[in-house]
Amino acid sequence: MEKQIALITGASSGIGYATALTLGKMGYDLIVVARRMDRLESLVQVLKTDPASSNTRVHAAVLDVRSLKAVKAFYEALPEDWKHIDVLVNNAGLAKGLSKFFDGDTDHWDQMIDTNVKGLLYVSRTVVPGMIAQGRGHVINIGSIAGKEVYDNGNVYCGTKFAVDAITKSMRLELAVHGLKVTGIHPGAVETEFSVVRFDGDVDRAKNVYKGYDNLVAQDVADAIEFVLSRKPHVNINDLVIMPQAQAVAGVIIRKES
Ligand code: NDP
Ligand code: 8X3
Repeated sequence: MEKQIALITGASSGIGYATALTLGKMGYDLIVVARRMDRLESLVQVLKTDPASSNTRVHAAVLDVRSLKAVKAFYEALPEDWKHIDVLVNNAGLAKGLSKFFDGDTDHWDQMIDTNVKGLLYVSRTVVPGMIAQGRGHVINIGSIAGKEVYDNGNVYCGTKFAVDAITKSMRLELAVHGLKVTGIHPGAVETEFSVVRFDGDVDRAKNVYKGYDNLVAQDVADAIEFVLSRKPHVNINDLVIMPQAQAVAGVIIRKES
């Protein structure tokens, strides 16, 4: 493969981290961003020590996608040869809390909307014009089953992921004419740091989310991204919903008795 550059947001953990390792093995040079630099540095070390990705060039940077100013400054500061981004994986995101909307914590709402919706837009608005100029590129937005179906107490998180689904469809509509591909990937329950973040560090509560069934793991989603990226040039995977077999719909999981 001709060397291509992939930018992955939220690469310090979970799906983003697994995607970075997978794309590194596929031969992409990587720009990895998140707020926790120590995590990104460990990722860089893992990429360098794995013979399958030891030739991968990696540019790691601290970035809070909620700040348009920071997103613009990050892009401006990229060395010229790193600005030709071929693949953008908009993965950074989070859920905060699980409650009825009328009991909701408005700070949680702001965090989810600012990260999952506005952050995705800020990064895309900054990077996509370069893709249009070079006449190629692939935007992969990580939505969720929560953006296809609502579940009890999911209200604002679901709302942000429905927005990601709509924005993904609009992007595809507006970017096809420029030769770009746009894909939405919508996983069900994946065991990452997602639930620990959702429950403000309550590890035991987070563990219960994944009890009694085989949840997805981050690599399952990274495998899907590998599939999407390895299609022939004329083939675009528009939309992928990936669920654990035991998760029938967003809020219904068949758990084995323990
Ligand atoms: P993790 O919590 O493990 O990873 C989330 C990543 O997002 C981290 O790298 C975190 O990095 C980054 N992030 C969060 N906020 C920001 C920010 N403001 N700026 C930059 N980076 C940020 O969870 P997952 O890997 O599970 O989540 C990844 C995506 O997948 C999210 O969009 C999530 O909504 C989605 N998803 C998750 C599912 C699940 O069940 N786990 C299912 C469906 C979708 P840092 O804290 O270092 O900034
Ligand atoms: C995460 C999936 O169903 O746990 O986006 O909200 S769910």
